[in-house]
Amino acid sequence: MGICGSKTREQAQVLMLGLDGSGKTTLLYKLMYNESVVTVPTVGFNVETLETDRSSPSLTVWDVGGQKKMRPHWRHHYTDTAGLVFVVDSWDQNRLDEARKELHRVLRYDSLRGVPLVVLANKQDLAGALSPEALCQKLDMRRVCEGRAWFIQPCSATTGVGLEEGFRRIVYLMKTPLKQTREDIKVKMKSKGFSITAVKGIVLCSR
Ligand SMILES: Nc1nc2c(ncn2[C@@H]2O[C@H](COP(=O)(O)OP(=O)(O)OP(=O)(O)O)[C@@H](O)[C@H]2O)c(=O)[nH]1
Ligand SMILES: [Mg+2]
Repeated sequence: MGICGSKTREQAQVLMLGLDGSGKTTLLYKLMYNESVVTVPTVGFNVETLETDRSSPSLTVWDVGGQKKMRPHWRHHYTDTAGLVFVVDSWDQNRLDEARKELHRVLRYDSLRGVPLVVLANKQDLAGALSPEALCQKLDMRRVCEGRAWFIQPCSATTGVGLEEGFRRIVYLMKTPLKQTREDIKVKMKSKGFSITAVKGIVLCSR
């Protein structure tokens, strides 16, 4: 994302959730400072401001600890959340069911209704990491995200690949009405010459 220094910029709150160990804090500091930090499990939260280009609000990113004992605190951050980023460890298939349940629980909250969602499919640098398409199925995204703009972005907090794209995507989804994102998808589908229903999922989940 571009950097700019104005202090009068609009702010939008992005809430970053996910199981403990999924890589939230690592990716936040990689994105902010391009540094690989040694993390400890987050107790409470970290908050950082990500500057975007001038046409978008800057993002106040809340990285809230994901340990079981921390999860009851997640809901205290829901009010005023303009965009949700849910980080998944794509390599640890043993915890995918737990991740799915927590994601679905979060999405049921009224105060997050219609809030755009980007799932960061993290740890793609590890051999055996699930693809976004496989995660899309395992997390039952199409069903649970009905009426919500969403996207699955593959990334690695270790290498940095995909992080900027993920946050650019949440900005795009926050700025664009759902109907419009659907129109955009249709245009992309037409330009690829596929039928709409066949390609919808691929566009939403594509790299
Ligand atoms: N290989 C690999 N390891 C990663 C990646 N992202 C994070 N890790 C490692 O995963 C572990 C947990 O990362 P954290 O960033 O502390 O996870 P967290 O989601 O903030 O965890 P909580 O604060 O407990 O919620 C650390 O050992 C990181 O180095 C990644 O993309 N690839
Ligand atoms: Mg953390």
